Formats: sequence, C-alpha cells, structure tokens
Amino acid sequence: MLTNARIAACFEEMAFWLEIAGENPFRVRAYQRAAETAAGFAKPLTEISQAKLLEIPGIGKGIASHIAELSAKGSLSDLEALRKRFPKGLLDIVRVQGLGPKRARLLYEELRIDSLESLRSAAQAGKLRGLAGFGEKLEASLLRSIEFAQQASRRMNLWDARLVMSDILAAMKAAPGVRDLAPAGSLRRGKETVGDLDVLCAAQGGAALVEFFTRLPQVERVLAAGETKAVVWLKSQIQCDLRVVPPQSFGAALQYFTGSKEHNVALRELAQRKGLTINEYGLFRAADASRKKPLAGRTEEEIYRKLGLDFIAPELRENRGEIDAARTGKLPELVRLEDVRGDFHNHSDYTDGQESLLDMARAARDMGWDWVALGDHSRSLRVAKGLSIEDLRRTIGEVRAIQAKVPEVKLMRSMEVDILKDGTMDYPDAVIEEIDVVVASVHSAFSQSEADMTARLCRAAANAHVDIVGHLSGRLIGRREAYAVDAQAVLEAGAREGTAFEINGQPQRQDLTDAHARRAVELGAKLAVTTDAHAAAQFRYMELAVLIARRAGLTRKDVLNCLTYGELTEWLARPRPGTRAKSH
Ligand code: DGT
Ligand code: CA
Ligand code: CA
Ligand code: ZN
Repeated sequence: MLTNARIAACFEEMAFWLEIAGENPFRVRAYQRAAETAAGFAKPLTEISQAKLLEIPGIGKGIASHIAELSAKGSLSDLEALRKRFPKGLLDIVRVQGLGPKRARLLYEELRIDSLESLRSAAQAGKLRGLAGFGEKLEASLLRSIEFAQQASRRMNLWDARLVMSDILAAMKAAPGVRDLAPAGSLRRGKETVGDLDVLCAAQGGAALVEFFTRLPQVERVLAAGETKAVVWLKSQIQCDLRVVPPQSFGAALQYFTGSKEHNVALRELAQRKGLTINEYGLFRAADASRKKPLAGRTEEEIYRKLGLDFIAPELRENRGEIDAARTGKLPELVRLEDVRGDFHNHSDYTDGQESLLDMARAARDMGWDWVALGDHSRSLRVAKGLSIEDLRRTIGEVRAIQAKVPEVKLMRSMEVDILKDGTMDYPDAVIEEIDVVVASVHSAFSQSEADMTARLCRAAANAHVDIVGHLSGRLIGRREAYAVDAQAVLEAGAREGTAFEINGQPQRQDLTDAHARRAVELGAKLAVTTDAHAAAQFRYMELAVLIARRAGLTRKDVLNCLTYGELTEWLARPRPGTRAKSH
C-alpha cells in the first residue's frame, strides 16, 4: 500500500521541480498544499473514492487524479517527466538554507552545479560570488549550510518514520507464525529524528518470517537476511531492521532493542551489581552459566521489576537520571495524549492554513477536545497573508459567532503574533488585549546576532500580553538551522513573568527540544503542546508534541493543555508579576 507519507513526498517533489522549472506559483502552491494535506490525513488516501477525495480541502481534480494514478501505478508520469528534465541532486540543493528554487536553477544553468558536493567545491573555489544575487558573504554562509544539510539528510523525521513503521507493522501481521509485533529503537523512544527502523517480532522459528519480510512490497532491496534477522532498504528511503525472537524472550528483546544504548549500558551495570546479567534473551543469574533459567524475559515490566525498578517509559530511556528515579520511586507520571484537552496554535484559511475557522473548530471537536484556540498569523507576515487589525477584529467576531455551531467544544481566538526585530509585538497592546491567547513567535530577521536575538526574545517572553512563546529555535529539521539564541536566558525571563513555552508538534519543527522543555519546567514555567496545524488533518501532530513532552519528563500539571476550559480561562487572566492583570 502507498502511504500518505509517500504521496505527500511525491507532491512535495512535484512542487520543487515545478518551482525550479519556473512554473506558475499557484500550481506550485497547489502541490505544496496537497502535500500538507496528505501528510497529516488520518485515513489512507488510496482507500478513498475520487468523489470523496474532492470533498477534502486542498485536493482538487488534478490532485485527485494524481492520487488515483499513484494508487494504480505507484508512480506519477508528470513527476517522472520532471525528473528527466533536471538532475536529482538539485533537490538537495534547494533545501540548503540561503538557496531556493530560483538560485538552484541559476547554479545549474550557469555552473552545472547538480549536487551538494559540486556546490561545496564551487563555493570553496570562490566561483559563486560572480553570479547575480550571490556575494562573498552568502558564499561563506552556504559552506556551513551545506555541511548541515549533508549531515541532516540521513535521518528521517519522527512523524514520517512512524507512518512508514505503521505500514510495515500492518503488513507483518500477516507473516507466518507471528505471535507479537512491536516497534523498537529510537522511534519507540520518540526521538525527533530516526536513523533506522527497528521491528521486533515474536515467533517460534524465524526463517519463513524473515523471508516474508524481505519480500514485502515496501522493500526496495535486501541488505542482509538470516534465520532470525534481516536488514532491508525500504522504498521510503530508510533502513529497516527485523529481529525475530521466541515469545518467552519478547520483553527482554524489546527492552534491549528499544535502547538507548546508554540506558542499556547503565542497566547492565546495575544488573551486574546485583549478581545478575541481562541480554536480549532475558535476565539471568550471573551464576547460571547455561542461561537456561531466565528470571524474567516475557515482558519488559518483569525485567524492570526484577531489577528493583519501576517501569520506565521508553521516552525516558536516555540515561538522564531515569534509572535512579525508577529505583527510588521518583519517576514522573508522564502526560498522555488522552490528557490533552485542546490546542493553542494553528492556522485557518484567513492566513496560510487550508480550512475555514468553522472547519477547524469542527475538526477540533472531532479530535474529542474540550476547547480550542483557533489561530492565524499577524499582520507583518505578508507571505502568509497576516491579518490587519480590522481583519483580526472581524475574525474574533467570527469565532464568537460560530461557537453556536459547535457547542461541544469551547472556542477561543488565538493569534501567532510576530515578535518584531526589537522584541516588540506586531499589534499594539490595545489590540492584543482583544485576543484570547497570544502565541509570540519569531518569523523574520533570523540571522540577528545571538545577543540581539536573545534580547528580542527575552523582551517578548517578559511581555505581560504574551501567553506563550512559540517555537523557540526557528529550525526546520534537516533544512534550516536554529537561530542563534541563549535559550536559557529566554526560558528564565519567561518563567519569571509567568509566560509559558510552546512544544511544537510540526514534524519539521519539534521545538522546543526535550532538553529545553525540561529546563523550562525546572525553572518553573508551564509548557503548551501545540500542533501548528495548517490543515485540519494536522491536528494529529499533537501526538508528536506529547511525545516530546514525555521525553522531557513532563506531567499533567506542567502542561497547560491538560487544564479544563474553566481552569484555562483563569490561567489566561492570571495576574502577571509587575503588571496589572490581563483583561479577558
Ligand atoms: P537510530 O536508529 O540512530 O535513530 O537510534 P537507535 O537507538 O534506534 O539505534 P539502533 O537502531 O542502532 O539500535 C537499536 C537499539 O538496539 C539501540 O537503541 C540499543 C540497541 N543496541 C544496538 N547496538 C547496541 C550495542 O552495541 N549495545 C547495546 N547495549 N545496545 C545496542
Ligand atoms: Ca533505529
Ligand atoms: Ca537499527
Ligand atoms: Zn504557526
């Protein structure tokens, strides 16, 4: 089956090539939107009829027929044709920070640059500075960006990896002799990017199962295959490892292959001190040389219990103090997806989102949420059609008006308000006070010095009109580096003033990082998990935001989204240090 992630990747690639080819920007944008919709869509698009596809916002006739072609043939003739016109390496070049489709095309036409490697040598040789729009400064910054792009491109973001994994697990259910199946490795730990997929399988005997696995239609080529393990390269462009173990060892193997390596090393040392030994087959007495009588092995829970530990959630297994906490009964009770009652940060079609406020409200209701703050971009973000003051006021009225149509979910108006270069906000205070939830984000002047950027963000974090500081890093995983900022200083400023920080669930962003979220809580700040949804289907990115929160060790009381509507409105009206209470 063709996953939505693969469909999204095809559309994204279409958009890239069309842009490089200098095609109509509306056509380019249509493919980008289709990619966004496909990436977040809950049901496999290949299983939806043409008529129903057309009802999905962001999918028109052309896109729907492409989806049909993809389901039928697994490829797109338009895409194949575009691929023949340009070298494949241009895709990597377009992604380098500081370059875009126009520049990539210029580089190719003028200097025949068609890969990161040839770009690097041209930059090193000083050949770029002669081109229109290129200077010595850009040339130098490109060298750094190229290195970043080369390193980053090897790992897949967690969301895409999870989609590929669920597709593989679904296929493997039909394998001969399967008793149990589970994802392991960094994916199970919820790491923001994944190097390869690790699939664990319980069965008596593995040869037939390994063979089934290596013949899955998702497999591009087999790198290694034996009796109980296999390594394959998937069509989704990621490696996948399979391990088959007997059911009585499933828990031990799951523990072992979930990692992290550092957690396992520390666990093994603890076992040794207790006269025990642990491997992927079970927990044994060190004296039991035959390794025939495991003390534990069937489940992970009993492994941890026999080691004198509380069960450690996979997200915490990074050897950052979790083993001591588990020994002394001090593990946090981690926030769960079910604890989340709503979202703060998303976008409607008034700015760069795809659906109307009403459709977003309905989607929030369908998520089972109790409340939602419906957002948009502020006026200075012109590329995203940021709202003028009049338009903002009109949309606040609209949110109030549509409440009657979705009585099941309490609606609020939020805005992602730009933090201007000097740290002031993109709307005057009087206007900001009319917005229910203010998320403040940097969207411009990313290249400010660290000192300037830190001062800018500290000022915003200390602003009594700001409820939540949005994606504190500005990175796009694998594409754009984080801006230079002293995050610690900003977190301190926010914590002091009672401002919360956002954990953004967009697969490309995932900022704050787990470490910064942890730091925020230690400083006494609250966190908000958000989707930054640009399409209703992307409300599902909440799963990713919650995973980061869990990796940071957050509990329900650390996360604003766990508040009831009543508690939240109280929090929003809280008195701020040194200022009068905000009126709501
Ligand atoms: P990745 O794939 O780079 O995102 O990270 P992981 O953590 O998935 O690493 P991977 O796929 O190499 O191995 C999966 C797990 O298997 C790893 O988290 C712990 C376990 N493992 C692998 N190699 C070793 C090892 O040499 N020693 C120990 N103790 N565990 C290992
Ligand atoms: Ca892995
Ligand atoms: Ca692996
Ligand atoms: Zn946003």
